[in-house]
Amino acid sequence: VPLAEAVGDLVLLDPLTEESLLQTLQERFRRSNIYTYIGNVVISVNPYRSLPIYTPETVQEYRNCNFFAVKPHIYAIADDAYRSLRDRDRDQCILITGESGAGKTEASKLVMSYVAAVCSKGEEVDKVKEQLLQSNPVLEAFGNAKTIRNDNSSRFGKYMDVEFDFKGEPLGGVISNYLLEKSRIVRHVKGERNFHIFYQLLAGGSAQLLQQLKLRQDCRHYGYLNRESSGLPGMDDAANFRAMQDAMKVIGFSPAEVTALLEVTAVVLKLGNVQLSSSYQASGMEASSIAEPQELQEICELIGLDPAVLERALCSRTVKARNEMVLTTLSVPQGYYGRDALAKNIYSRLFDWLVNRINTSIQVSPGKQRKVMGVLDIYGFEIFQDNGFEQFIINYCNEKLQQIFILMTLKEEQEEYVREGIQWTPVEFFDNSIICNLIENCGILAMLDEECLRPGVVNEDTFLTKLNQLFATHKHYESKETQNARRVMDATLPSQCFRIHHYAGKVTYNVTGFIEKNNDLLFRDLSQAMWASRHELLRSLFPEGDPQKVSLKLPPTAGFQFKASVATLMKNLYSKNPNYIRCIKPNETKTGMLFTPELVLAQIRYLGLMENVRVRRAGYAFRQLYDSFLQRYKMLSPRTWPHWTGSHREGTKVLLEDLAFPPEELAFGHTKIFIRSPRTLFDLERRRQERVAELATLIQKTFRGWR
Ligand code: AOV
Ligand code: MG
Repeated sequence: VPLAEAVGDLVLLDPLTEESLLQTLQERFRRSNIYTYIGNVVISVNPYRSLPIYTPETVQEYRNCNFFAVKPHIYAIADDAYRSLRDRDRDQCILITGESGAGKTEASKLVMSYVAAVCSKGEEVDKVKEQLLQSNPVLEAFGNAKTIRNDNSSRFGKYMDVEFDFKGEPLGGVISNYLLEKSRIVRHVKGERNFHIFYQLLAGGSAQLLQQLKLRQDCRHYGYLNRESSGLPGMDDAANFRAMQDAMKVIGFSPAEVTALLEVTAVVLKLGNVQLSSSYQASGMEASSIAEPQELQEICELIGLDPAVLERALCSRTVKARNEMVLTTLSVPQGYYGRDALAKNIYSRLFDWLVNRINTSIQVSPGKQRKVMGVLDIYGFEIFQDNGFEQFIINYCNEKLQQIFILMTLKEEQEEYVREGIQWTPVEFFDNSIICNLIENCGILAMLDEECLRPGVVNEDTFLTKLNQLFATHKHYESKETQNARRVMDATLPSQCFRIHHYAGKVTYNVTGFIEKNNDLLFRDLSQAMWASRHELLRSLFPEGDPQKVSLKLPPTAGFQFKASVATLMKNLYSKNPNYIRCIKPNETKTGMLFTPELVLAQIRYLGLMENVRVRRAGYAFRQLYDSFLQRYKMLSPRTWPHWTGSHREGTKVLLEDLAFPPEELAFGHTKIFIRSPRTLFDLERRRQERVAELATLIQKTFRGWR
């Protein structure tokens, strides 16, 4: 088969090499075929341009389609998943992976909108569908931001279970969110932005709304927005704000809830403008005080709090000394630290509240029988110039997803052979559990927790030293110290960093900030101040601020919580039938239809696409249910054409007998026919095409005869 034909299923690639795989993707991409299969896995190459392939007509085309008879499309996999959920009663999950900017979030929305389009209609059902779909603009406004890699980068992980009744009608859903990158609130690098909502609010809020929230329209006024003007080409913040407000209405937010939400958002933004100045006390101790009371005053008006209370909480701290509570002053840097911690905490708790609030609207009453389709869209693998705790967490999550991909592809393959009663031969592949273990089981996260819980002064140096001792000989761990021990000269690895060889590449993490971010502590004075406010919503975000409920237990660390929620997620995914969408980013510049081969090749390697193809063909490259197979090829034998009255399995047997393929090429499973090599399938296809042409001529002649 000439490569120019650019097969739609890489399993059929012949010969199978990295080059042929790359060329096929490139050739298909050039023709705007951005989707390609490996068996039932979809590869999607981001076109960075809107393609006319998501129209209602396309939806109709894929509805109840035969997976192999139509062009590869994300709709085909969505259709397949939905039908096996509805008709075969198997819970499904859609796992979308790929690096930052590869198209995961867009893919998840395409899947959701496809499913919404094909399941039945009706007033009640339509309302549910709308609510599910409209959760996107709301969560994206608060949880996405422009990064260097992606103008609309998800800064949180999202898993959504969509629940259906026995007829396949949607009942509702549940959204789980994973660790929002809250450090972005107070700091982001040049060229990036804070979360979209701030720009949306300032650009799209009416004069009256902004006045009510005590905000100025100009982004440059706000310290947390880097004081840059911040419009983004191709992104209409004002329009998105209106869309977000409409979406909240659809979901069922009351006007009062929306106002409260925006008030708290405004408070976060304004906190960044609260300035501190230093003064010296009579004792000679440095102390901080509020430099300019206006902003603080306004914040307190918004949240119904005595400014003196907030000022005290920002500039001083109660500590326990010999069973006595003593008020100590904070230095200016300490004061700013507390202020920023407060802003980050308010925002991330607000985000959790938002997810919960959406869930309240879309949740299904308990007790109902339901089938579930889970859609996972997380932040993609990231390598920046500087990588910190956030990148570490994000990449760990991707590592786990890669692991589940490996396990499930193999598991599923194996199970299918067993189910169908066919001999199975395992395949060699790279197992990344060694990297997962480096991070989780008694690994880096555990060491970090240990450091965080150690009494006394903790710092990142001792943390790094411990890692160096523990992983001195680990194949996937590196630092200046281990390099020195191995006599490696490497100027690219600074001393306060460690490097992990992830499945997707080497990433150098700077340990600075790891302890603080993992601890994620908020001075109790600040949470008590928030709890003291008369703002219902804000107050509810700080239950630990209730002086009656002071607990001495330290809250779990960020890393610990994340690890636990990832483990729950993995268990959940593992119990479902997986469907994969693997996204590829074709260039570094977000340019339409540009394909950079080296970049794609790197992703082909780390996504393990070659192994994926090999596993898929280890036994049999191609398999299909007997009825679809017979339907497609029955014209090739006079015994099955035009009608076959026996079983589909028998019909397939008869048909293939007549075609005289070597018996080792075929295996007859319980429900499916398995074909060993791509050539046999191509041969079949070629014969079919010839036969179709023949039949067409025949029909023409007949018609002519009639005339
Ligand atoms: P991501 O979710 O994988 O990154 P997105 O789904 O946000 O990436 O895609 C990035 C951008 O690529 C989008 O904003 C679109 O402009 C474009 N794009 C993606 N898919 C398509 C498509 N099918 N058709 C047209 N344009 C597309 V991150 O969230 O950063 O990991 O954390
Ligand atoms: Mg995304």
